[in-house]
Amino acid sequence: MKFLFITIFPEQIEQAADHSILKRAKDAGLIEISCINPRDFTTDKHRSVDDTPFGGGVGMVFKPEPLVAAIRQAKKQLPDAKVIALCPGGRTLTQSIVKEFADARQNLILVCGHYEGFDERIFQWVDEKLSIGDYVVTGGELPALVVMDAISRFIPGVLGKLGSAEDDSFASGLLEYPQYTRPDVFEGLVVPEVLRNGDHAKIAAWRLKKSLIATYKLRKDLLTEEQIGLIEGTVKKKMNKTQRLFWEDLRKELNDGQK
Ligand code: 4GO
Repeated sequence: MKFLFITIFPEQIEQAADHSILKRAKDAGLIEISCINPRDFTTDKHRSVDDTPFGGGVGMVFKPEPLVAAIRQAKKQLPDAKVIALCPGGRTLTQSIVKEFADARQNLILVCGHYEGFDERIFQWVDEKLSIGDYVVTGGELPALVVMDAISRFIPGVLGKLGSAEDDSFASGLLEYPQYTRPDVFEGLVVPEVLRNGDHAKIAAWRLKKSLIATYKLRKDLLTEEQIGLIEGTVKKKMNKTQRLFWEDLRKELNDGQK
């Protein structure tokens, strides 16, 4: 998959992608990263890419000419790519959007802004605005890198033997369960017995229970009505003894935690 960044700080992109898993993915040819600098499309002697806002106000605005020239150049290089601008006002990135881009092998042109934002007319050359969350950062580079990193994890071979993005926490739609490694006891803190006795069905049930409790406590919005009903004990469903015990046990643990 190809990621083309439109940025006045190409070194920031190159450096960030020069470590660990992204570096290996790049070296293996699984992802290709390139940059186009809008400053190279300026015509004045100061090579300026920003200007004061019409109507007044603090800060500067990204000028349309060099940015649109850079997008045009990018589209020549990657005609099938989708042009994404990183903005706090965009659609919030989720794991399902990430997976859609990855499954579609969608090449991306990632437009990184600076200053107080873009001249609005730039969006005529943009397919979609994306946001990585409800906060503002100084430039679009870090958000664009987050988008690339999250997508890359879904490209077969990128995570290698280390694991699969398909079975990490958000794939289930729930928050992650607690993980432990050696030693069994660290500073008096003991690894739960169930994880050490090798009963895989029991371990799976324990992890699901922990994920459901964490999600219920912190991100109830991620749960279905039915899951909430089962957790709260208000939904009555036909179930076998094992299932009944699972939900009873979960409720007990949840109530103990609130004492
Ligand atoms: C994107 C860009 C936050 C996001 C940004 C975000 N801040 N939440 N800042 O994805 C134009 C000036 C936008 C700096 C940029």
